[in-house]
Amino acid sequence: MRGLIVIDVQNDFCPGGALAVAGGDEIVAPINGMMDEFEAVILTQDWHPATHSSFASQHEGAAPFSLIDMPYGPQVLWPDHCIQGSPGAEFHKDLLVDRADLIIRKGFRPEVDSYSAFFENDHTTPTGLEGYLRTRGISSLVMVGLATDFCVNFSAVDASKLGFEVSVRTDLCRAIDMDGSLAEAEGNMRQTGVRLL
Ligand code: VGL
Ligand code: ZN
Repeated sequence: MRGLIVIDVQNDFCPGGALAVAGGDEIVAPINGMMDEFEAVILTQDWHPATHSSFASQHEGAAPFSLIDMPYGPQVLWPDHCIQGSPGAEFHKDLLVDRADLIIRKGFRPEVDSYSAFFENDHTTPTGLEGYLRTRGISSLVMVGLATDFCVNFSAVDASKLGFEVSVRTDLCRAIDMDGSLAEAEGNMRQTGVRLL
């Protein structure tokens, strides 16, 4: 069975949002249009407390998009985004949210970020998505959404390592692309056996 995983199609990642990804809104209509081809549709939602440790605002003198060392490894510091209950954390208004079987929220623990839909950035704390997919018998995944080089990349790589068959529709993703992060992400995904379409 095939599942469509729609990563973080939220207002803050669309033009006008706090961490806007260029063209982020262009992918909404085509994503809606493909939902009926899948046995399961799963949405992820970046969902941070206002004091989240990935926010530059929580680190004295730190600039957004700079890097710091966290106990679990290097972490990019972001502008405040996708704060729980805020308009920026809502899905894009045109996304067919009612069509989703499951909405999985991530990044809600203040001390650790979670790019991947499967594990937090410590690479060990699970979100529960693996169990959901396995118990439903879904072994093949197509991923779309925002942003290609962060949450889509980490989700696709983790899924592939867990043994799922994974394709990423790169035409239905958009990237932040800081310091060559898109090229690096594409290399990572290919190396882990993710098919880039
Ligand atoms: C994302 C940065 C911070 C993403 C989420 O959805 O790719 N990127 N939080
Ligand atoms: Zn985030």
